[in-house]
Amino acid sequence: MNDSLENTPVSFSINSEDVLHDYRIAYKSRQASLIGRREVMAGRAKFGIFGDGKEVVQLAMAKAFQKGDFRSGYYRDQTFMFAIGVLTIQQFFAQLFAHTDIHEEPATAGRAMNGHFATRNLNPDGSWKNLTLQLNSAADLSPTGSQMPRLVGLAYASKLYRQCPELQGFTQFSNNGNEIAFGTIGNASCAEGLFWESINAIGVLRCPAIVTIYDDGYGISVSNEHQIAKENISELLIGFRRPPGECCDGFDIYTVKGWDYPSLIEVFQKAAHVSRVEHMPSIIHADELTQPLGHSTSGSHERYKSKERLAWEQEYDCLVKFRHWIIECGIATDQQLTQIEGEALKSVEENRKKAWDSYINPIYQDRQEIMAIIDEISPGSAHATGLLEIKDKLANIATPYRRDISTSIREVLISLKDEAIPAKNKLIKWKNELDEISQDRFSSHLYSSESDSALNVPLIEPIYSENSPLLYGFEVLNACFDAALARNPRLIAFGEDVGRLGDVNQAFRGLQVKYSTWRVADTGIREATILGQAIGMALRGLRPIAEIQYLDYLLYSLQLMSDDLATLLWRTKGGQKAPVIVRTRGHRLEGIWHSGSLMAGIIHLVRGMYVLVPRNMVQAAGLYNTLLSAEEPALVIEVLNAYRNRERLPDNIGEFTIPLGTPEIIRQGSDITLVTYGACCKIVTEAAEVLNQLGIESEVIDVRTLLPFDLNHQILDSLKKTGRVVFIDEDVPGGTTAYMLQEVIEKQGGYSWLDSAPRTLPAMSHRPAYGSDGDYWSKPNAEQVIETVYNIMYETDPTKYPKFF
Ligand SMILES: Cc1ncc(C[n+]2csc(CCOP(=O)(O)OP(=O)(O)O)c2C)c(N)n1
Ligand SMILES: [Mg+2]
Repeated sequence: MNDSLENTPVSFSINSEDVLHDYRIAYKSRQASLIGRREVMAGRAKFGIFGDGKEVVQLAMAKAFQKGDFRSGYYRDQTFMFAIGVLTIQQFFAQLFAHTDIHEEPATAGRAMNGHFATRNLNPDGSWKNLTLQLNSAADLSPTGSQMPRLVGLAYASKLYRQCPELQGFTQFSNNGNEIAFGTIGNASCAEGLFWESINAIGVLRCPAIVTIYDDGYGISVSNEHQIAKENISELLIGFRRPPGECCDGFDIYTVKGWDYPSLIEVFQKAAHVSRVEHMPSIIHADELTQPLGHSTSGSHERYKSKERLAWEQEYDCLVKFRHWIIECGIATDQQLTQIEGEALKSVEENRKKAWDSYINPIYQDRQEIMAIIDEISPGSAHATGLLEIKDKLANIATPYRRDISTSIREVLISLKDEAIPAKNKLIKWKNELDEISQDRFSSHLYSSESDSALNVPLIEPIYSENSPLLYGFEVLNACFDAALARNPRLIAFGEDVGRLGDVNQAFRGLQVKYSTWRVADTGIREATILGQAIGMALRGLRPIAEIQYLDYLLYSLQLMSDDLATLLWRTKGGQKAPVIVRTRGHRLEGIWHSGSLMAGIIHLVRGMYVLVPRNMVQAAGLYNTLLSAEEPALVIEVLNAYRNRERLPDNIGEFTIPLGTPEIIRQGSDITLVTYGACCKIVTEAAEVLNQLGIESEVIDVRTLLPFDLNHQILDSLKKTGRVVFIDEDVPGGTTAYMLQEVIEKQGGYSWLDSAPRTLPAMSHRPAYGSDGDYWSKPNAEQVIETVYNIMYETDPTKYPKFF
């Protein structure tokens, strides 16, 4: 379509050797797809999605990609990963087979499905590698379009590293902001809102991103007719285009045939030059792409593509076209290419075999060991026949999984429950070891257990002196953020109204002027990309505090918090981290969308993040200080109506910490334990005072952090004393109160200390109604707390506590 940059001085030459090298990579990649599909069909892998038909565009992108750059792409990018040399064919197959060894499958250690690429950006101890010395890829996700929001931050980080003087020294993360963020996305995924929000944000931030759209005309079976208005994504994007020859706002937009090798190289070189030098973004629409194998191994595209389309796809297959072009240009003959193809196929097959052997041999070996133990046990058992049946069944599985071994062990141990055969202990030991290794294989790294863990931050008590002033809550936070910005140049705060106004509640008041518009910044109303921006920046070594203006609007970013941020460390088995702090405020303002408390939805969706619910701003400051001393992602929910309460400012506002997972007893009592958090602390404490006058001593506990929850079982200690417990919050029935109940009664073993049935006191099932009366009848209030507690006491001693009504 355009070429606004015809005069850009781009010099890039390729020789015949380079071309043949590229052809070899592309051909190998195609064979990897074909063989990968065959492996799935043969039952050796569970699912396959491949990059066939999109090889040539990726060769061109790889040529523009340099050290320090980042890719944020999707499952079609295998050729690119091969071409930049961060993925081997053997590793590609190791992922297909779900190999759990990080050395064999370094992207996800078998945790994500195939086609989910990632580089290892952290050292084994969780510390950062020098990202400027390597080619980087953010860890892929399956939800289509979710790779886009973090692209905003990956690109924006370059801008910050170049423009912000305090960041110049961080050469481990950036070389003067020269890095480009390369995004890839399918045509159909451009129908997602995340795509448009991200493009707009990149345009507004004017940062070096190159977004490549692979247009194969389809999203599974649904053609562009149903995906894209006018069926043409680059035409639709025209409003984002920067006028030719001008260096003002917008994107350079290129449309190029996805099979046209020389044109693709030229376009990527131009786009990369502009991005690196001018920090301006581009969109490359690579059309006329195909899917030789159809969408994935789940079905065949013959079901939904016409004969004509299928014939066209054969003719326009980018590899076929590339081959013709090589011959036409006289770079190689048909015979020479046939030879390259033969060698390439052989090499792919060899690497597939290596990957398979390395995956399956340890499993075969484990099976042998278990069978030998069963043989040892059988002669002394009355169940020998049954045991041999279990053994034979295991032996006859052609390609066993470890779960087959685990099942067999358990079957044997159940059969032997009444027998004391010495060799049985070997099997029990084996089972225990397998359980432990499986924990590491599949469940490690949900949170960090390294020195960057937020759980390792030592307690520093707040210090108060005679001179400690009494301030409004927002002023306390303001002092905390001021100290944090001064202490850590990598700390960047942003969100709606955060910059100029200093946030709607003023916690950043005056800090933009003090620390610059780079460090304290406004954003558009775009919660998903505020979060994505934070993830991308954090992936590049920055420490974002991303603000979502109200808790009720967190839902727009919750999908990415759940899919990307919370899973990142786990899904790369410690290969990548994004220490984002999401800051929001909620509870008890007015109406449905300013006083919601969607806590259970949140805590259940973001395991892998910490969720903190400070009841006041000193508490919030202590928790922020803790988070900023570590490098893990967290969500902090401040109490909306506490900004105007007065609190004493600790003298060490920038240093004191509150360890995560440590509840605080905010009122001592011996009759009943009331467990709550956030805004409810105030209501429950008020209720406790009234209960005191009724002769009931309540112990009120603020859990302070929902994830992690009471790591040292302080609530259990209280329950041991009182024998009675009520869990109170503003969430729906069965929501976070049920979560807290499970934590204390089931996990902490609280059930055996109960003298009365445990109770939950949540809000109503509906959202909070407007007005003071709406609030009173929607959420728990002091009277309800009083009555709930009193009724529990009535049940224990009706004479001492006669009914109110
Ligand atoms: C949010 C989301 N919705 C649906 C899917 C299921 N899905 C996987 S791939 C795909 C089609 C994507 O098409 P396109 O973006 O054109 O990429 P292509 O596969 O054609 O390269 C769909 C609908 C998904 N992964 N994520
Ligand atoms: Mg498509």
